[in-house]
Amino acid sequence: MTRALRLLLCVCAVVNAIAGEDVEWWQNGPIYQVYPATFADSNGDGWGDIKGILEHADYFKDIGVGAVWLSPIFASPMQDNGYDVANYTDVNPIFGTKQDVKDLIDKLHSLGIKFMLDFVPNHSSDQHVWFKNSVNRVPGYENFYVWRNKSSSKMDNGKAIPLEPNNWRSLFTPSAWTWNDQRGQFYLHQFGAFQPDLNYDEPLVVEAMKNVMRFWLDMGVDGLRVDATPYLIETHYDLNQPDFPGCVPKGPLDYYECQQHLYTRDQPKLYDIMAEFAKVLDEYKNNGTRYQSIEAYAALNFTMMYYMNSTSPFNFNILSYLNQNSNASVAKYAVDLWMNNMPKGRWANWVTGNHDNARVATRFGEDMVDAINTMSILLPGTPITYMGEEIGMSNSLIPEDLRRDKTDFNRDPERAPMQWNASLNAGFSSNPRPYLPVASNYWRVNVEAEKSTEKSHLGVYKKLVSLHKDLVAKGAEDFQTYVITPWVFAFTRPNHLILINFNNLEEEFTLSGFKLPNDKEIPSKLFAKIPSINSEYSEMFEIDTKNNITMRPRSSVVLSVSGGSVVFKSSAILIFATFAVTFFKF
Ligand SMILES: [Ca+2]
Ligand SMILES: [Ca+2]
Repeated sequence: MTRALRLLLCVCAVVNAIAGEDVEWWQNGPIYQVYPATFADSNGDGWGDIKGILEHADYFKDIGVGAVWLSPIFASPMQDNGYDVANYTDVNPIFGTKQDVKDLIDKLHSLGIKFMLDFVPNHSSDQHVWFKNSVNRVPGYENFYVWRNKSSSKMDNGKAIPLEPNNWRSLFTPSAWTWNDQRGQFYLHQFGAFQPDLNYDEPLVVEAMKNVMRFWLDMGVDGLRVDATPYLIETHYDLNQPDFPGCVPKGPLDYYECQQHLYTRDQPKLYDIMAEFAKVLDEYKNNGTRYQSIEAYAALNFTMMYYMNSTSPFNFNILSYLNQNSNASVAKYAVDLWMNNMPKGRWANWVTGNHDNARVATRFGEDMVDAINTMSILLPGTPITYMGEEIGMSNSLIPEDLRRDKTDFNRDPERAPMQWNASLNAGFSSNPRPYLPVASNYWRVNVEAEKSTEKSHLGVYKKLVSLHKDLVAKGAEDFQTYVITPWVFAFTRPNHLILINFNNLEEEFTLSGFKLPNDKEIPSKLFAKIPSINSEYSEMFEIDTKNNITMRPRSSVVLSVSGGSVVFKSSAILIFATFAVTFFKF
């Protein structure tokens, strides 16, 4: 090796190392959400479990996952699928043991994958010993929950019925208050009556929850997904909340939607609590960065307030704004809304689905699976993948007698088992009655089938993740969004142009005169790098940008300025290396 070549390699290595250090694990992603009950059942009892997840650890590595996030696995009576926690530092035996969690963390870490747990701070189960102690006014627990006296009583058949302290409504029940005879007071629950809200005006609660965080962080957990944060704090218990004028509830869930939640959502103090949680994460930073993702379905100004060190709010814009009828303008609006309102220097993320929303193939149609994954993975920021979205799973039709979701929301269809192969229960469980029935398309939409096919959603996903990792250190450099036609949405990343056709018809358009960021001319040749499986373009197909371009309905394509040869990450490196070689006159 000549000294010149050695120097060139050395210069590039230094630059790459700096870029690598700048990218935190939670920026690199994807963060992959596992719904534990339906991912993999290791012991044949019909429920997915932690050992089952461990057995598939190599799958995460294979598809390029950066972090695995588990929905709740804690001790729970499972009235809200684990979002009713009866012991924050114990594991539900149906999922396994704390040792199983430790084994999973060790295995993932050995593969270079981070591990996140769900954290449910707003409410516990009414079966939690804290609540039982609070009902009994055990010293230290009197104020762990939000207790209020009755406002008055009404007589019913000669019996005095206590009336609620105010008119606040709950998401799961008509009133946010339930009477407890033993304590002789009402307790607050913004969700189910079995989910009493913890009282964050009580310093002992804040300290107890910080200790829950420390328990799991001590075990090696890298991050938390914090549940339902907008509901953390309530104020003005003496005031009623008004209804939106003219809002007429049609069903039991509409009662909540009709009320203006002036004192029960997005209260300023909750951001102080989140900052306290972030400080706990920072206690561990010398041993690797820890991180929290915030689940906040809130107005944009409230959502953006969650951005702080070690903390990002989930970006639900793709979920909230886009559907099968969306056009390019809506897509641009949804993307720009986040990017343009994010506080300076912060990092985006892109959620396309989760255990509370219909699957992408169901919301958009299966033809859009690759296009939506392309957006989530290649827009600047962290991709968030709900299990099965990488293979394009659809909602499962769940017969009424097999329902698991005990709330009025029917969220079972998107929680159906992961589809591993074409065998019984899609390879999820050997039990003839699994937790939920698999979707009927499992025989063709499954990991094994997609791995063995040249063109598959999984194949596209892996290529997208690989490109994401190549570009992640660039952040939002050279990023811009475009409406090419009313139906074709486009965005740019360094050396790449990404086209997505939202139309149910073929689109034809020209890129002639199209300006890249910084007013750069578009190159005369572009190469199809990652086409969706329904695209007419094969990989490395050369596109002449002077000619008209066509795109099949609901297809996407990632175009590169390079036909596959090595592209320097920055022309500055090349210039510096050339300069160095010249200057030192070897
Ligand atoms: Ca099991
Ligand atoms: Ca609360």
